[in-house]
Amino acid sequence: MALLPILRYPDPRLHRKAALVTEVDEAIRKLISDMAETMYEAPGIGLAATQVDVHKRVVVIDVSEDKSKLFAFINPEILDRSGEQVCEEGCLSVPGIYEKVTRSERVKVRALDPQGEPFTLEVEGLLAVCIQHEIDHLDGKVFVEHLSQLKQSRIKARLAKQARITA
Ligand code: GNR
Ligand code: NI
Repeated sequence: MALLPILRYPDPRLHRKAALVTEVDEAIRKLISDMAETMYEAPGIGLAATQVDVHKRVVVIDVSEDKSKLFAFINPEILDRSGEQVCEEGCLSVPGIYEKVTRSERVKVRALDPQGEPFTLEVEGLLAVCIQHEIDHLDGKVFVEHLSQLKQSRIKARLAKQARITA
C-alpha cells in the first residue's frame, strides 16, 4: 500500500484524457489499492487515476458513512442517464472550493471489476454524482469547468492566493 500525491488544479496534467485499460493485471489491482488508501486518507468519497498522474481509466468510490463500501471501476462507461440533480461538489484536486453542479440523477454504468469481469450498476443520488465527477476526470475535465468563466477565474485567483499564503 502507498499514498499517492494528488495533482492540484490548474495543473495541465488534470486535462489529459486517460487511456482504456487493456489488461486488468496485478499492476492495476495495486493501483486500485493505492488509490483507495489515498482516497480514505485524504479523506474523499472518490478518486480518479488522473488525479494521481496515472492516465488510465480507473476510478475508486466509497460514499458510505463508515467507509465500508468500496467500488472500483475500470473503463467505466455511462450507458443510460435520466433526471437532474444539483449537488454542492468538492474535489481533492481543488481543495477548499465547493460549488453547485447540475448532473443526471440516475445513471447506468458499465465497467470491469478488479478481476477484469464486466458488470453493470444502476445508481442514483450522491453515488451517481460521484461517478459522473470521476468519469469527467478521466476525460480531462475538472468540476469547476461546469461553472461560468467568471466563477472559474475567481476560483483560480483564490487558489493562487492560497498557494502564496501556504508557500
Ligand atoms: O471527496 C469528494 N467529494 C465530493 C463531493 C461532492 C461531489 C463530488 C465529490 S468527489 C470528491 C473527491 C474527488 O475529487 N474525486 O475526484
Ligand atoms: Ni475530483
